[in-house]
This record gives sequence, C-alpha cells and structure tokens, in this order.
Amino acid sequence: MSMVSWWSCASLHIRCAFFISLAVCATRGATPSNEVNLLDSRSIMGDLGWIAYPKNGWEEIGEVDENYAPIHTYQVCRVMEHNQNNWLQTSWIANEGAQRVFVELKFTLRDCNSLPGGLGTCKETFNVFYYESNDDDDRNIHETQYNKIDTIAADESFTELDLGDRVMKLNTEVRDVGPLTKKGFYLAFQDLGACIALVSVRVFYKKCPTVVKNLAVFPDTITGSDSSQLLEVLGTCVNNSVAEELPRMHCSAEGEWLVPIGRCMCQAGHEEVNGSCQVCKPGFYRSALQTRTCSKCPPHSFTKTEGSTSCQCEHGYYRKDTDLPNMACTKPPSAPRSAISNVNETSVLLEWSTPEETGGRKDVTYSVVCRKMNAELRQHEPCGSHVRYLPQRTGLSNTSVMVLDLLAHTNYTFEVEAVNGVSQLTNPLRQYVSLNVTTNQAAPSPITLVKRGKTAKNSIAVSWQEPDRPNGIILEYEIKYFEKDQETSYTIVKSKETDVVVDGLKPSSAYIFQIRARTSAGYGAFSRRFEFETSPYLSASRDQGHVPVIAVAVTLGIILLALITGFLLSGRRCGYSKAKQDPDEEKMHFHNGHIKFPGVRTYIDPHTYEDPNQAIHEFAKEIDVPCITIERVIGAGEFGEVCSGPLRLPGKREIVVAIKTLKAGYTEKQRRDFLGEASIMGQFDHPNIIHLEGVVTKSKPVMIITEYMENGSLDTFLKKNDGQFTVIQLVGMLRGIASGMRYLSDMGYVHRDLAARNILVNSNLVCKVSDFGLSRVLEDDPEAAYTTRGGKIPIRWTAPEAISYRKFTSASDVWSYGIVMWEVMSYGERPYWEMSNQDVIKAVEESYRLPSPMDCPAALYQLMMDCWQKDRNSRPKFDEIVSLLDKLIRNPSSLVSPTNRVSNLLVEHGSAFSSVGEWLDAIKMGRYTKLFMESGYTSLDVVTQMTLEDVRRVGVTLAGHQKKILNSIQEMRVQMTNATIPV
Ligand code: ACK
Repeated sequence: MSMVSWWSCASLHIRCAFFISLAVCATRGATPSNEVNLLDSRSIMGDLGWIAYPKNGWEEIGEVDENYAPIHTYQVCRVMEHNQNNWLQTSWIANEGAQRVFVELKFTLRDCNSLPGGLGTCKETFNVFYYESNDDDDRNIHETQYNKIDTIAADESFTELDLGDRVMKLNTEVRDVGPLTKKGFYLAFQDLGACIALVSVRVFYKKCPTVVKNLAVFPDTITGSDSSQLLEVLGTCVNNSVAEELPRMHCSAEGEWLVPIGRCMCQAGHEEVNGSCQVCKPGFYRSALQTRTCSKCPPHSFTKTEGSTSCQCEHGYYRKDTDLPNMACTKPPSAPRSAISNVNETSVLLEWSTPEETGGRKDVTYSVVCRKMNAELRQHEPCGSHVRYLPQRTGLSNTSVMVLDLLAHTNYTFEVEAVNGVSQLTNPLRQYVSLNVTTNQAAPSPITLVKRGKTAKNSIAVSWQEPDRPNGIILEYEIKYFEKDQETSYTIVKSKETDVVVDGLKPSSAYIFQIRARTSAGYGAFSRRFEFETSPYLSASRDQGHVPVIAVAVTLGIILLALITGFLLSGRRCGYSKAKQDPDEEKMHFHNGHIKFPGVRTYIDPHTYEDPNQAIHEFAKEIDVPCITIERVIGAGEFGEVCSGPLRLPGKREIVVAIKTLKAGYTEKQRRDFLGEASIMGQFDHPNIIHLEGVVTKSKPVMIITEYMENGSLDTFLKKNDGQFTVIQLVGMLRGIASGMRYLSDMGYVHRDLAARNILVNSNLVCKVSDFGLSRVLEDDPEAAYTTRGGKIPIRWTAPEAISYRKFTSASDVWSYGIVMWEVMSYGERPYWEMSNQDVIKAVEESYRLPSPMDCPAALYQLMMDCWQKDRNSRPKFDEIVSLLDKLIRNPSSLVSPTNRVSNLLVEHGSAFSSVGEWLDAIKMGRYTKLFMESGYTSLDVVTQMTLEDVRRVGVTLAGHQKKILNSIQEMRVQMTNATIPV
C-alpha cells in the first residue's frame, strides 16, 4: 500500500520535486484503548483550517491514500534562502478536560548534505509550540506568546538517493504538553529553513479505561497532569455486590491501572461469576459473605426461589436459631428405648438406650418425670420435691439416672423423655418411654438431731426428732449410750416416744448417745454420736458452781489479751501469709488431674484451674499491705496505674518495686485477668524474665508487685537514646531477650505479644521479658488489631501463620523476636513504618521483608531474615539464637561489616535527593538542616566531601548522629562512584 505525493517547491531554485513512498497505512493503526484523540489530521476529510504565514512558507498538499481518501500534508522547503521563519498554526484543539496531552508528529526531513549549495542556510530541525486559550477565536497569536514544546530533529533524514529509491524515511516523534489549565490550545510549527513534510499530526490524551476489578467498576479516568502522578480512583461495586473494604485503584500517567486495594463482595443470595454477581438458582443459596459460591440446599431443606440467602426446612424438619444455614434441617428424636429399672430399697436406677431416631442431631438429652401412686385415691400424683436425682432430673446427657429418697413400698411411674435442640419448636408430642416401679420395704432413715434435756448428777434427759424418712410406721426407738471412751460397755434402752431419761450415770462424766428407729422393715441406721455430760456433785449452789467458770474465763481473757499485745508489739506488721499448710502438698501437687513432679519445669495455664484464686495463691505470694509504700506513679496500665516504691519484707533487704494496681470498680473478669498475669509470672524464675515479688489480693486495691526496671520499656528507651549504644551493647540486650525467650519456650509458654514495648530495661541495660496475660494478653496492647477471624493480633510483630490461622507457637515467637531485633537495631523505629496493617499482611505474604536497619551488621540482619522464614520449622530455635549471639559477642569483628544496605532510604530512593534538607530528613536528621545551611553545606555535592571534623564543626555533637550522617555520606559517595563508572 502506498501513497503518492507530489512535493512541488515552485519558489525554490532547486528541483525538489519528488515522490514520497511511505508505508502510511501501516502507521494508521487503531488508537490504543487508553488514548483518546483530540486531533488526528489524517482523519479529517475537509479543510483543516490551519493557517500558514508567511504565505509562501508552509504549503498544504492534498494527497489521497490508497482508498482515495484525502490526506493533509504540510510541506516547506525554503532551504536556499536566508532568514526563514515560517509558521503553521493549527486550529483550536479542545483538551476535553485533560491536563496533559501528547502530540505525535509524523514527518520526513531532507538531509542538508544532499542539497547542492544549500549547506549555508539549510536546517534539519523545526520547532513546535502551543498557546493555551479558552476559545477558538484567538487566531492572531503573536510568536512570542507561544510556549515552546520542543525542537524536533529527525532520526532519519533522506537524500536524493533515497528519492531515487522511492523510499522515504518517516519519522515519528511524540512530545507531551502540560499541565494545561485552559479549555484548549493551538499548536504551531515553526520552520527556520528546513525541508520538511509534516505527514500527520495526532494530538491525544491518555486515560485509564473503564475496568472491572475485584467486583468494582472503575470509570474512564483521565490521567493526571504530572508524568509521575498516580490518581487514586474509587470504584463502584457492581450490581448486587457490597464493599468489603472500599475498592480503590490508582491511574498512572501512562493510562494504566495500578495497585488495587479493597474489594466488593457479592451480596448474600448471589455469587461471583466472571466479574459479576449472579443470582443463586432455585435449590441453591448463599447466606454469608464468607462463602464464595452458591451452595446446594442442605439435607431436608429446599428453596424454590432465585437469590435465596437460606433454605427452608421440609415439613416436619426444623432449624434451631443457632444452627448455621449450611446445617441440615433436623427433627425431634423418637422416644428412648429399652428402659429398665433397678430398685434398691427406696432408690431406683433407671437406664435406657438411645432413641432409634436422633432426628439428625447430636444434642439429644433426656429428662425424667416421676409420678407416685396414691394408694387411697388410686391415682397418680407428682412425686414431690424431696425426691433426689443423680446427677440431675433434666438435661441428662447419659442414658441413666439414679432416683433417691423415694417412699418405701410405693408404686411409681417414671417417664424418660428424649429431647433435642429442635424439640421445643414442634407441637409437643412428647417422646418418652414409661416404667412402673415399686420400691421395696425400707428401714427408716437415720435420726439426725438429738437434744439434751434436764441433766442431773446421775441422769440425762434426751429427746430427738423422727427420722426424715420413716419408710413406714415407727414401732420403737433404740437408745444406745456409754461412758465416753468406754465403748465396749454400753447400755441400750428402748422407747416408743421420742424422748427418754437415762439414769444410773456417774456425776461429772461425759456420755455418748446414739439412737435408731424401727419399723416393720427393721431397724434403720444409728444416728451419729451425741455427747452430753452429767452434772457434778456440787450442783446444789448455782452461784458457787459458776465461780470457777468466771475465773477461768477471766484468766483466759487475760492470756489472750497478752498474746495479742505481744504479737502486735513484736513488730510483725507485714510479711507473707502462708497459703499452704501441709508440707506434703508442697512436695506433690495435682493440677487438673495431672501430677506435677518436682524438677520438671512446665508452664501451667491458670485457666486450667476452676478457681482462679487457687492458681494465684499457688504461684504468687500474698504480701501484707503495710510492707509496701507507693511513692510515685510511673505509668498507666490497662487495669490501673503503675507505681513504684520500696518493699520492706521482714528479714529482707528493702528493695524498690513496681506496683501495678487494679482500679476500683473492676468486674470479676477484670480481676481474674489482672491477677492472671501474676499467676503466669509467678511460675517463672529467670534473670531475663520480669520477677514477681508477690500480690496483694486480700485488701484493696488489688496489686501485683514486680521488680523495678529503672529504664522502663525498651521501645521508649531506645527512641530516647537514638544512636547512643555500641553494637555490642545492642547485641547484649538482644541476647538477654533471647535467653528469656529460650526459658519461656522451654517451659512451654508461648508469649504471643513479644515486642520491644513489652520488654523492660533496668539500670544495667538488662532486658527482661514482661507482659504476660491470659485472654487479655492482646486486649490491652494498643498495637493489637482485630483480624478477619476475630481476636486481636499485633499484626506487625506476628508470624503469618498466627495471623491467618492462629497458629501461635514458640516458632511464631521467634518471628516476633526477629521484629524485636529490627526494632532494637533501628533504635525503636516502627516496623513497616506507616504502612497500614492490611498492607503489611499483604507485603509479608508476598515475601517482602523489612530491610536491614542502618548500620546493622550483616550477621544480625541475616538472623532477622532467618526468624522471618515463611516455613516456621525453618526458623531458628531460641537456643540457637542465644548461641549465635554469644558467638557474635565473643567475636566482635563479626559485627563490623554492616549490611550492604547502609541506609535503606538511600538505597530505596537512589540518588533522588534533590536537596540537603531532603537528604537529612530521609535519614531522620532533619533537625540539622538549618546548621548545615548556615555552615555553607547547601548542596549535596559539597556534603559528599565532608569529614568527621566538618560534621562536628557544623554543630552535630552526638556521636551517634555523627556516625549516622557520615555513613550516609559514605553511601552517597559510593553511589556517585558507581554512577560514573562507564559500563
Ligand atoms: O515505658 P515505661 O516507662 O515502662 O511506661 C510503662 C508503664 O509502666 C505502663 O506499663 C512502666 N512499667 C511497667 N512495669 C514496670 C517495671 N517493672 N519497672 C519499671 N517500669 C515499669 C512501663
């Protein structure tokens, strides 16, 4: 395909008539979908309306393509004349709201060398200009009003030889124009004496075309005015979908969609099919956003409509409130089977088999209804409340029950009913099995109360109550008595009444009495022993008789008073109260059925104690309040203030302690959670684990007393002392934390919230692991965020498997330890900086890891990276970490070589710093910008020449900061050298 052109330059004194043979059709391809043409000279059929001046400059040549469609070509070739200044101005081009447009020029240009005698004046370039205007009647634009876009030169120019070959070299050049601020603009082409044929001019802007991503529609978006601008665009959820997280994408300057964030989810009753939400078909449902596709209705349920969010139960089947929509519909159970009874006097053991039909549920329970035959009325009546059931009457999960305290020789009917979770939803047609039982004759129950009546020196009157269950008519009572400690010789008397006077007793002697009742079924058991004493000989004078008693009482009172006074004066005002008395207990404890042997260290979860108070007293010492003096408030904890002050325990040196208090008005759960930490801490004994001194639980406020750590929490401490420590000091801290963690993992304790903020530092820079908790472990951590699976997790510190499926292990603690290493080596920098938690999760999943902190020795960064292995089994164990750190400490030269990435920001941003201020900000030394400027270090070139002396002279006095700045300068130098090394 070809186009034929007759380029006539009548005004020239050379012959410049030639044919242009161009592959024009090849370049007339479809416009890319992300480009919108504002002008395409080749698609305009009629007059272009462009203005050329002077008139003998640019000339429009009418051409036709192979389809005889007209093409506009502008040519100029006044190469032999001096002082050419030929302008060609386009008509007004509306920019349709685009702030940045592209101008694509296709042209041919003649090689000046090929022009005989024209070398002096001939040019091989032309200029392109634009002029912004809000309307199309601004045609008299002065040359000086134009803004220059560029000077255009040809990649390929042609000679006469090329003309002979009839092959023309078509150049294509694209320039961008912007930012545009008005509604449109004119383009102008200035020729200063070249031989040019402008074959086509296309003006377009770029857009990000409409797209559906993550079920959100992103509309056509015109790119921004800046070549590096990313426009954030909000998507609209497609029909029948809702936003899970606001869908957003970024439109790049190149018209490409980048970085999708958030997404929409199909509404219940719909499922995602090829980027749209389609309704669930009859017979299918989708209830929750968590499931992706429509599911078939579960057994015994159906739906006849489209878009169902759940399925209806078939007739006779039911769904309990708490049943999930994906569970089958169920029905009540049938009656229990094969019930049998086993009578033992007035007790009955009822047993039965499970129902044939459980209704499809596993929550079948049983209940028993007891009825007694009233012999006189010959009808059944309820058994009454005195009957006991073991373990209980209703809600039985086993298939047996013991019924106790029935009447002897009585007919009973028992109905054993089966129920399940949907029984109460149906019309009550009780499903039970019935049993008739006759109790045996039974002896009367024991007498429970015997009282002493009138007492004389030789006799005692006693009386008693009828047994609770006589089980028949009481024929008589048998009274057995004997002198205390003389059981072998006893006396029995009988009585039909409920009292008796026994005589023939010794004065002032203690006697033991036991009584039992007899019915036709025989004797019941004897009552327990009751002890009564006969009167003394001298009982005649009551007053005399009382004298010794008063004397004894007064004497006792004095002794007691003396004892109490002595106790108080002895100064024993504070100390531990002993929680355990039995020394054997100390040797062997039972915990939840497991025997714990001495010497085997394992952590015991306080949750396993039914009574949390038992756990606290097992593991923590109770401290008497007078031993503690609160002097200062040092912080605020989740449960109340954290204070410090001296602890004086009897016989012990006074020490300073931290005192965590539980604020007033706490709930029982808060108290449990608060003290839970002490129950855990109290089990540990290690120099790198915060030491528990004891607890105060018997008075208010409730307190936990721990050793005092002068330097507070590690993260704050590092931030305060940025750059102040040697690498060996930092590694020493890390070694301590690793050692504490090794101890915890040996004990089987998983911390779950290991982070610099939960490490405390004492005055000797010893780091100790703290913040142990139960359920609250993460509740009070401000870093903890809720995950989609529920529960709070400190995302930045947590291993991916713990975030995604709650797999918390010592290996996930190792991951967190790696993050703590990073925090320590970067002096308390926030991991992942200001990235959102969602972005952190995504980045880590995509194998992104934190870069090495500045100045971090390679060996340490390698250890961090090992802790962040995706496969948790590949991560080092804490004992390996401790050994490695010990090795590094013993061999400090191994800590000299910093990681290649001396400054992460420098590496990441390359030499993109445009000013000294920007550079200092990037290495967090922005505070020195003014000093640098004042000292004349105003450009990066000068800065890269600086020495330590120079840095000091500027006014950077802190050694750590000097080091940071010099390292960064060194890095810049390296980069500059690399940049100038020829490839
Ligand atoms: O960073 P900090 O000074 O260290 O602020 C917090 C605050 O109490 C709330 O937790 C400090 N803190 C907690 N336990 C101790 C302790 N045993 N010794 C010293 N300070 C402590 C912590």
